[in-house]
Amino acid sequence: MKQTHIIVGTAGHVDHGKTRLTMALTGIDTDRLPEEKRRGLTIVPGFTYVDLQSGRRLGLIDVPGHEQFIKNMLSGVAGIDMALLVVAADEGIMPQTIEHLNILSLLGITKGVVAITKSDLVEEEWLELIVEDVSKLLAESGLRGAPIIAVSAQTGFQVEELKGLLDQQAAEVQERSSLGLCRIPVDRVFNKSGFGIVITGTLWSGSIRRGQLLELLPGKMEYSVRGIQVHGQQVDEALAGQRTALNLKGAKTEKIKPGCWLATPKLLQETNRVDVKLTLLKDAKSIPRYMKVRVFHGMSEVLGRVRLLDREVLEAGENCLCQLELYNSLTPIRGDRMILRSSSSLETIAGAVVLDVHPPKYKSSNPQTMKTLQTKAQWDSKQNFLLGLENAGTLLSIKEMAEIVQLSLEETKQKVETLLQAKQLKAVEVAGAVQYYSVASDAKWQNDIMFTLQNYHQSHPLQKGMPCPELRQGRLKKLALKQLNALLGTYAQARLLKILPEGLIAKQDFAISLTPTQHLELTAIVSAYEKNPFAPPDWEELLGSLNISLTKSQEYLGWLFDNKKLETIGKVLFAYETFRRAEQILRNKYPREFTIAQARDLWGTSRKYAQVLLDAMDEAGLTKRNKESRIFIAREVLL
Ligand SMILES: Nc1nc2c(ncn2[C@@H]2O[C@H](COP(=O)(O)OP(=O)(O)OP(=O)(O)O)[C@@H](O)[C@H]2O)c(=O)[nH]1
Ligand SMILES: [Mg+2]
Repeated sequence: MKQTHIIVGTAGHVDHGKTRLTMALTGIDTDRLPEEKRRGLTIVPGFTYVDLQSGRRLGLIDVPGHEQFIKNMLSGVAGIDMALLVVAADEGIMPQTIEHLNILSLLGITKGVVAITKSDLVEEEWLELIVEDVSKLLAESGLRGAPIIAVSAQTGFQVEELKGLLDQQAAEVQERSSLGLCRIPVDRVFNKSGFGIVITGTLWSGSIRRGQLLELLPGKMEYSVRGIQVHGQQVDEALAGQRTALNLKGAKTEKIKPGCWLATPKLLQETNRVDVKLTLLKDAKSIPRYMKVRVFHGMSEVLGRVRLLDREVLEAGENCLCQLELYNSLTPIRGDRMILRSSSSLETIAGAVVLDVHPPKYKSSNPQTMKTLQTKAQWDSKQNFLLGLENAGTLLSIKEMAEIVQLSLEETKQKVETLLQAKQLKAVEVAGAVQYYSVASDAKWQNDIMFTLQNYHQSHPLQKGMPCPELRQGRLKKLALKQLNALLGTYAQARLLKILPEGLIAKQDFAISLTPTQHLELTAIVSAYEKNPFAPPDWEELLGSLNISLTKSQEYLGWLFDNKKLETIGKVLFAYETFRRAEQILRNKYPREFTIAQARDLWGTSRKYAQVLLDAMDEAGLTKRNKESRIFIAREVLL
């Protein structure tokens, strides 16, 4: 089965048959809690998947219909891409049919299927009436035009046809982008013996690889991902829109709870105030200038207050730009959707699209306030522009950007200017010309680079840094070396990493530190080479005699060269500076001419090593052969 990155969520009134239909589609009973079994209803969202004829595998979330569990319903549908609205044929439209449909509309869900289930319980004519009612209701909602189908989970009537419709709708869903920053709201946490902490959630954006560092909010702790499963299968990478289980290294249950977020480090911040575009439902009561509400975002619910800025009252069915004050913090990002319920009547009343997660507290009398909010509301078009650039995955010139976003050069320049000012775009000079990249891409690259460097330092603790070209792995392959160098320059300036004179890259805080054993062993090696500089020991034999494992060979050699303790002459290892000393000793004794035997005796070595040193001198242009002997080439005196 092809894993898709699309999640369908059920919706509908209590007892209307959502869980039974889920079972008919997937063969899995998602009501697992003893209390769910006892009461015969769903309490927490259940997760499974459905395989479709096209080869698509859709994630399926079955939510509770009971009004009492609306919070769980909201957390279930928070990450879905399309809906399966279930209406029981015998009861027809009921309060939560309407409330759930409203919630789906406010969350911006426009694709889905409506199943009129339990059709085995009713007569044909009755069924027709219900279908008519439902299509009227749909026409007013975000799901207008969605297909409606009569089914029965009991007899299996039209369940295959329902799958076909889900398949068609899924084909029209815009899959979430796996590029960019990742975040995942935690919906379950458990301690699996032998594994440690495992969390589950729907990956809202980006991708997660094994070994990646994720930041937990609240608290800002970082954990690395030890293992990933998608729909019960071990994978190396989870992609946006997939139901994901993550095994986190070193995590403690008391820190991670449902409602927490895991995300690319530094992406998320808690906030107590957001600017929003608020939409009041048509059948809600109008709301006054200040109104206490329950705010739902992701898996979280907090109390808060709507603060209207440009009017005294917001009437039913209207929308406006305003501010939400949150009594406890949430962790949204721009563009996220929130659901608002009245704190007194406990009804869903409105939805909000987040425009700014760190706005100031506005003075209501300030005429600039609404202008500022309107600018923020333009965000969508800006965001599309940025998304286009991010998908390119590299740094771009204005001309390249114009091609990607299909704007004229002039329009592109203007957009770039605004985005630079809004600090959403960055610029850097690459080989003399300015190139641009989004702040989100920057964070992504920075994350990859720091992650690779961290790994490199761990596996090469005696190496000063990583050769720059080796950093071009994974997503960074899309960058040309000179672009990567330019980026590294900016990170070095931000003191995240350092670029060493040899062109090696190291984390800013990295320094080689030898363990006591390494120190002892390396000192022993160096002194063995220095003891007999002109007749050096054989490397492998020396390691053997010092009881040093050959597996350390490469690592130690690297350190010895980097730290100017050894050098190679010809193909032989010598203590550092041996070549210069050999030349000096020779010149002092035989300023002009000497034989190989004389050199050998003077250095107190064998013919083999004398030959190596002398060949190197010839090659360096210091000496030349003269029949049986060698002479020093006179140095040109220029001054
Ligand atoms: N005859 C008949 N009964 C059904 C059908 N689908 C569900 N039922 C029955 O209706 C009752 C409720 O079904 P569930 O699937 O638990 O309903 P639900 O929508 O998941 O309920 P909540 O999760 O509590 O909102 C159960 O007793 C089911 O056996 C159907 O197609 N035909
Ligand atoms: Mg159920």
